[in-house]
Amino acid sequence: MHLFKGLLHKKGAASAADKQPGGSAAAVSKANGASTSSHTTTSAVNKGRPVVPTQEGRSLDALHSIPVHKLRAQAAATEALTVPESYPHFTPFVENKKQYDEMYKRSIEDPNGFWGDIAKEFHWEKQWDEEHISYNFDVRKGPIHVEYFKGGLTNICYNALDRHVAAGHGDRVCFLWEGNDLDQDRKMTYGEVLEEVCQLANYLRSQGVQKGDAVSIYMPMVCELPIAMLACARIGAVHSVVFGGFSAEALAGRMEDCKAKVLITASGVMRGNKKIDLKAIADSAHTMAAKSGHTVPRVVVYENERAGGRAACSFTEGRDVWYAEAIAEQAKTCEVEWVEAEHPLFLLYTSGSTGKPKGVVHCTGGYMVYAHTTTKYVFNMQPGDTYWCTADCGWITGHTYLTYGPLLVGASQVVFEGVPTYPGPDRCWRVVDKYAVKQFYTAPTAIRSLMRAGDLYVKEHLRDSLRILGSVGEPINPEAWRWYHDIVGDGRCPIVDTWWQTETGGHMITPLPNAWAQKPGSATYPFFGVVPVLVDEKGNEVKGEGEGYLCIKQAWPATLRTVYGDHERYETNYFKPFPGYYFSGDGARRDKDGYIWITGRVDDVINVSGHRIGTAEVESALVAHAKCAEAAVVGYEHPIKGQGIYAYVTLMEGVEPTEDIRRELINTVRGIIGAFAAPDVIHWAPGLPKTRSGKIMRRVLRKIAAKQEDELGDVSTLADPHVVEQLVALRGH
Ligand code: 6R9
Repeated sequence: MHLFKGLLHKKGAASAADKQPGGSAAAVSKANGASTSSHTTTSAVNKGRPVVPTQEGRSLDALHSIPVHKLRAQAAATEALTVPESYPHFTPFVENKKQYDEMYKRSIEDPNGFWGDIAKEFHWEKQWDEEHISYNFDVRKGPIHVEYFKGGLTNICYNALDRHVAAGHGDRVCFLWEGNDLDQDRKMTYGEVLEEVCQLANYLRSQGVQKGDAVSIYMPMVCELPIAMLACARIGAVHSVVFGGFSAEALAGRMEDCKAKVLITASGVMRGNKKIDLKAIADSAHTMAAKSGHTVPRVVVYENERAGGRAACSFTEGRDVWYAEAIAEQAKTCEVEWVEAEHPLFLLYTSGSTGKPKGVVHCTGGYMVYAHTTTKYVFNMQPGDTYWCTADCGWITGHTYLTYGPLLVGASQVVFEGVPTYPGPDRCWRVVDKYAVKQFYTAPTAIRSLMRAGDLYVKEHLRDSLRILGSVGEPINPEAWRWYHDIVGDGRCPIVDTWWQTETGGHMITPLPNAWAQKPGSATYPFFGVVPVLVDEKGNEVKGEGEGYLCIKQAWPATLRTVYGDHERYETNYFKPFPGYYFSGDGARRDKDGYIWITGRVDDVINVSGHRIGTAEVESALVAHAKCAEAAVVGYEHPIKGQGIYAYVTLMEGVEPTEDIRRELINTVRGIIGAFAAPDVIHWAPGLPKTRSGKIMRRVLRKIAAKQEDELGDVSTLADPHVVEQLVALRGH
């Protein structure tokens, strides 16, 4: 733990984090009349009602039954569908299953040698020790820890930029920026990106940012977003990117939690036709964080002229500085801070089963090698390839497969500020043709919404540059898979359906293009170094064909190293449910050919448009509304988003449900978390189905939301079985 240079031990971090959406101390004090309460999570949602155990307690209960996801049935039906054995358009790094089997075997049996050989491609200021890996995944044997490249000193920014420039590739295009509107674009070479990174890194240093300090980033998808991340990495600062769709309260909580020294933000952004004043949100966040005891001393503001620019943007003299002015005076070279392989690279907050998001910590060396290796093999990526990942840098996909992986490989990549459906549903294919994109990586939700718009939008563009299509974020239903494969890829491109998580840092289970036959909807086999296992509720491994909780048995280089400020939570959440294993929170099944099919989350996390949202976070936000007494949130199947947010709300005694209250409730969630977490359905619930001990039976709520009340199963443990009829009647459709 000493490796984190005090990052883990900052006292107060935990209580600050409770003010994340859901910790919502404000909501609690308002309801209970208590002054503050920093240790309420899920209990906060049940004003005065029996306390629901927190995530860690709650998850085990949920684990007893894997929800039967529709995908399973679909998957079984489509397993029989034929897809090409291989695709003739490129030579893959891994040519067949036999080669994979050999490489895989070595990666498991000799990880030291396997990863060590790959790491030699990078610059290490100091070579790592020969036996460089050590880890413990078993809580019964002591604290969980993971270490790769022990003794080594390196810098990921140097390896992503300087290394290529030094090799003579300074003129290679690094970023192909495509703005919200059709006529907005910008090219930056590796040399130019390096210079700007150095200028910003010098500025950050001039502001006293040192190795191990945290910098919050709240930006739209302009080149300056990955540049800001790389500038932090260059000086050993730890970046915490907060997705631009998060609310002021969410940003405040995250800035407070990591005690950000600087916030890098932008004046605003256009998303389709909508202007979003990021700076105004950042200002409110700053005020909220200051009130809770953490003032971010410096705010760097990137002027986005396309969204109002300076004239429309508030500016606090003495605290704020324009990005262009901050870097103008700075030198275009900047000394690299060589850091230990286990030095933290970034924090990324992600939702779990409680109202309090976790700050997932990834460290430099292992993450670097893993990001590079997965990018290279999964996208079969060569230096100079033109690649496009539509993810925002605010999520893990934008970290690993935009900022780091492709740059480590030396690719040229599209950075897209807009949305896939603006100005029309052909935008993606237009951009693919404009830049001759070879590998395209997006989420099933985008695929489904483009599919709905019709094939014509696709067919009016050539797309003949495409070689590989990727999917990430949620299970891809076979119908969407088919459309992506047959229409977008004209049947020429393999699909890499990549299963992984914020916590895993990089791809874990994924096809390697052309190495083996695909099955639509299956993520197929594990990546090098990954040992997935399915376990039953007792923690016994399910061998061969079968279904279970998806766990990982052995450390891999990009394993999350801790939860920021709360190593105990890290252990409890990921390693205690099944001792000896990392528990993913997902269910999966293995078919007779050994292919793995992800069946979806088995905890209280839902996946909305590929965004991971804890139901408890939404519940806490709803209860922050004065008229809401209790809330219970579940996911339901949504044709485009994958899952939608279905909220059961019990109003305070004497309050009648109205349209206005419904709107206000939705707006409260928007305000506390962000628009992407707004409930799709509010279902008025005079009572909730609870066991005699007061536990909400979410299974029942999921069935009612899915209109499957005839499949409720055993409800004999309900304290009041009439609640079910009442809820069905109130659904009204
Ligand atoms: C990368 C990312 C992680 C959760 C994960 C799982 C779901 C991601 C998937 C998938 C089925 C895939 N998920 N990829 N499910 N097939 N190819 O999305 O990270 O935001 O942390 O979400 O997303 O449920 O547990 P993150």
